[in-house]
Amino acid sequence: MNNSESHDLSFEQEVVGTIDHIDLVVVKLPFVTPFAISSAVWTAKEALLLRLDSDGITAWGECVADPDPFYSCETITGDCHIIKEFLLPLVEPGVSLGEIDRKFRHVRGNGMAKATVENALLDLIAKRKQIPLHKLLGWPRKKIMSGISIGIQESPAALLAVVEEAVQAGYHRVKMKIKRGKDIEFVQAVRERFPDIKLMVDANGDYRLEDAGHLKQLDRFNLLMIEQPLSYSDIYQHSILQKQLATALCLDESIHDLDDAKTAVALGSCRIINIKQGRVGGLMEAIRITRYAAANGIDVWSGGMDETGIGRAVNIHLQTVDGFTLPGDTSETRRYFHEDIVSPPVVLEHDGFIEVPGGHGIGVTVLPDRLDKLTIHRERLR
Ligand code: OSB
Ligand code: MG
Repeated sequence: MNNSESHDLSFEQEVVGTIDHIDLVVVKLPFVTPFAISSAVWTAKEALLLRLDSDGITAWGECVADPDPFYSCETITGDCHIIKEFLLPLVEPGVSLGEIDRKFRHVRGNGMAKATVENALLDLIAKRKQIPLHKLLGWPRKKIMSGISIGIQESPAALLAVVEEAVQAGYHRVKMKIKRGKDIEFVQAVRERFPDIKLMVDANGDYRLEDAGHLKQLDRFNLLMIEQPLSYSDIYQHSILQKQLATALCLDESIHDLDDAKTAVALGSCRIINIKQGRVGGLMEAIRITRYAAANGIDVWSGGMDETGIGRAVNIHLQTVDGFTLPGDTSETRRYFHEDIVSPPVVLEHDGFIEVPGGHGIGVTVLPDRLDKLTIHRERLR
């Protein structure tokens, strides 16, 4: 095993103390505008939150699962069950994060549920040590790049208006969602109007290998990448498609852990990986994949799941890690919600960069009134 593939992350040694209270909270935040991808349309962000209270410290973890199985097979209800019945019982006082990570492997899949617990524990440990999360992970504070993910629009004209706004705001990269019937013409319109912006598309698995000839038309638009063109569960067919296209492919849905990343790299299925810490089971696995990718010439970036300010902050801290070579799907809070549950909101600086929170733990504060107002379910476990 070469050094870059080394599995020892210094924060694995950190030990979890006694937890006084554990709560599961489900919030529902209406979106400013509905978000459409090839496989779903969402009008609100529903998120499961895990709250840990220990010695006067409150820590949070956000689950990136949706209420529906339209992006991932994990759902909020399913992950509640996995967290309560299978993951939390493994979190005993005195156990280290590394041990928890190894114990969690006994539970198959369910990366989003695992990430929720790991995120909350990391927030708790960092807050106890009175350091920001990125420092616990071992990386210095810095500004991170911004990017925007624009949902499928009615018409090319409607899309142009949204892209125009994003370019004005200063985003470093624009991603547009595509699906069969809403692709070439839409990309062409954006490219003609904005010849120089960093542009990419995300199909969320809408195409089949037989569509290779059709997708080849995208090669003329100088796209940064095409994200998950084929099935949400496929790695092999992407390797065949990648050989037929000049444009880099990026995998999102079909990468659940380091092993999947190794398979994709070995097969040549993609040149870029979208790392969502929630999808891959948390920050530890996200960092392992990032290291492996860097050692193998694969670019990575941080995706997003339209998170509330809790999960968004975690994604921002993650991007301090070396290897995040491309702008991610990290956008300003006001693009998603009129009201978020945390303060301060994410904003773009004049140069389009985003500042990493400098406070303890995730570095954002949950607002009790907002949380109460937006809570649709609450359950005390301990
Ligand atoms: O495919 O990356 C995706 C949102 C929900 C589900 C899947 C995806 C997305 C996004 C939005 O693209 C990313 C964000 O703005 O947080
Ligand atoms: Mg995607």
